[in-house]
Amino acid sequence: MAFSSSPSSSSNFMQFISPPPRSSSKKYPNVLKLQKSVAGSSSGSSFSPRFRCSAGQTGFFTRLGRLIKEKAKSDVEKIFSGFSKTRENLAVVDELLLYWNLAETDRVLDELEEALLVSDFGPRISGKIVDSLRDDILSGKLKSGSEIKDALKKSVLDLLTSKSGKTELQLGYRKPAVIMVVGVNGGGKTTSLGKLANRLKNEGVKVLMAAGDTFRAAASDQLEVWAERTGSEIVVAQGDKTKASSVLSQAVKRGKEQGYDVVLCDTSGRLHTNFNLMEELVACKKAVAKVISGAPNEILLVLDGTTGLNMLPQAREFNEVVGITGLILTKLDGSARGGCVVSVVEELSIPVKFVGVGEGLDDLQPFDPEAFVEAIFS
Ligand SMILES: Nc1nc2c(ncn2[C@@H]2O[C@H](COP(=O)(O)OP(=O)(O)OP(=O)(O)O)[C@@H](O)[C@H]2O)c(=O)[nH]1
Ligand SMILES: [Mg+2]
Repeated sequence: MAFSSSPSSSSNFMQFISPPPRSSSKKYPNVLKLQKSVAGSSSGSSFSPRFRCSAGQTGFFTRLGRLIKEKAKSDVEKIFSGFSKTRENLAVVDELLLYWNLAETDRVLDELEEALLVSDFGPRISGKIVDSLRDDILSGKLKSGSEIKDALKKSVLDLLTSKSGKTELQLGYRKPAVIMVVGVNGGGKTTSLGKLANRLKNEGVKVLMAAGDTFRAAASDQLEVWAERTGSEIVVAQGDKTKASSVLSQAVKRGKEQGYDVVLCDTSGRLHTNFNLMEELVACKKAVAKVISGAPNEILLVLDGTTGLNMLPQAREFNEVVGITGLILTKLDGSARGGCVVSVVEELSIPVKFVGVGEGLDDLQPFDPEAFVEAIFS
């Protein structure tokens, strides 16, 4: 159904909702009021001029991706605390290397491999790392515990950076950029989308959310809470029968017509083995591309970090069906499984773009491989 910006002809199965004032408990403000407020904000008066580009829009998204990444560098403290359990597990590496001597190389490397396995680096990668350390030790290239530690950090960093693409969001050149968030049930899609909206809003980006989880009645309520918390606008389905692809398509149309910078699309959780549900995701992707060719710019797969290496088959399947452009690894706070970040990147050659390290507004961190390596091996 074609979208009209006129309030009176607004789609009968779609609602365009402005978040209520923070002090208000009223859930839905009227649409007319929203139309006014959107028109006002698209004039640019209410957001930071930092990302306004006079010549094309290329600079806007490139700078946005870079800026968010730069912020991660200054956020080392958070990254550090997020990976505290992984760090505890890997602390044994320091003890091993402190007393390292050549005669004990085999024992030390065996224990080091075990520490990597416990942290979910996976058998193949743990073996690969340790084998290369052994070669360098035996050839005399590495002569001290600290050199071995540096080489260990470098090999993990190489695994994270050599094959996968850029960790910055790649948002293309046209507004609105569209980001779809997909994954199995309960992985943290909606929460991550909310946290991502917060990051973007902090940079002055005009965000529209699309409640594409049409399976659970409570799903759009949950996203509305995030819309309210982050001051984002949201498009939700009205009525039970609305297809997810319609919600996303209407939201992207709305985003295009009303000058939004980014449309964030939530989707229902689904098992990667369920053919019909995976096909629905393909329909969502096509519906978005029909409105803006080349969209969605990013399809981010949310993986629950506490599932460790079990996330690999999920990632493979989602990637095969819809083509994943980046990963969000959630629930790494307190989990001792930070090594699975390395396994997933190495295996799939898909970059991790964000990591979730808590349930709060600020607990989604842009993934910075160097900071990550420092955080787990410090
Ligand atoms: N500790 C922690 N909890 C998280 C993180 N991300 C999400 N959660 C929690 O995980 C639970 C599920 O999160 P949701 O965002 O609802 O997950 P979802 O993938 O949207 O779930 P469905 O829509 O049901 O498929 C919630 O209780 C979140 O608060 C994280 O990084 N750390
Ligand atoms: Mg959800």
